[in-house]
Amino acid sequence: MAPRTTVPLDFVRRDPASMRERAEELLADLRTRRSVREFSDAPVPLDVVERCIELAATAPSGAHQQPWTFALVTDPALKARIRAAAEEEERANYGGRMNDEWLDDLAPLGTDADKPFLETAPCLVILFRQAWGELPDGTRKQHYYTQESVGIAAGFLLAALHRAGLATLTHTPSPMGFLGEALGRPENEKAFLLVPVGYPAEGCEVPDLERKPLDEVLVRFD
Ligand code: IYR
Repeated sequence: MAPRTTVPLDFVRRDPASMRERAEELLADLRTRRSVREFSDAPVPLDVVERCIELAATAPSGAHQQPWTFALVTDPALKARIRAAAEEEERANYGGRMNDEWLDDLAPLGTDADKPFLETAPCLVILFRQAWGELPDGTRKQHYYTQESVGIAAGFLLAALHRAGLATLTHTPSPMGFLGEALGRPENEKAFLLVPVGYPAEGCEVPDLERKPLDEVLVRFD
């Protein structure tokens, strides 16, 4: 068994006024985050995207296995391939794989099978979930709570990119198997989420949506 070693916790204890200020500041910022589907083709500083990926990779994970791989795609030819494959799947989705209730629920978002943002956005970040690991002798190492772990990392990534001044979309072309193939990922890596990253297009509009107020999302037990 691996030995258990510890180090002192690096933790800043803040006074409540400072805690409030920091929480309010972050809330106000993240309230302005919206999924963007109209991107500018302007390049973005890739070092910022890399730092945000580094931030996402600070997420907690089952048994600290960090079961994620982030692919950063800026190559136009690869983006075009990904767009073509995603649109092929989405044509099947919108053309019958999604039922009427589902299509109805999506109507307010105005989505369809055309995914031009996959080429327009200057970069695509694809999160892969490592369903299992590999031991040095090539045998499988079991991983734990990989969906939860990568989901948390995805949340960190979206928040970081927004805070850094970049727009994102959580795109889930379905099924996503083509992404592993296009990027030559090993069999244990399952595409989890595709995140176009960039600046919004000039005059970009987003659906008029409201978020649930706190009393609809919080149940208290004092
Ligand atoms: N994956 C499809 C459909 C879609 C599904 C949901 I649920 C959304 O919130 C948005 C889209 C697409 O990307 O168009």
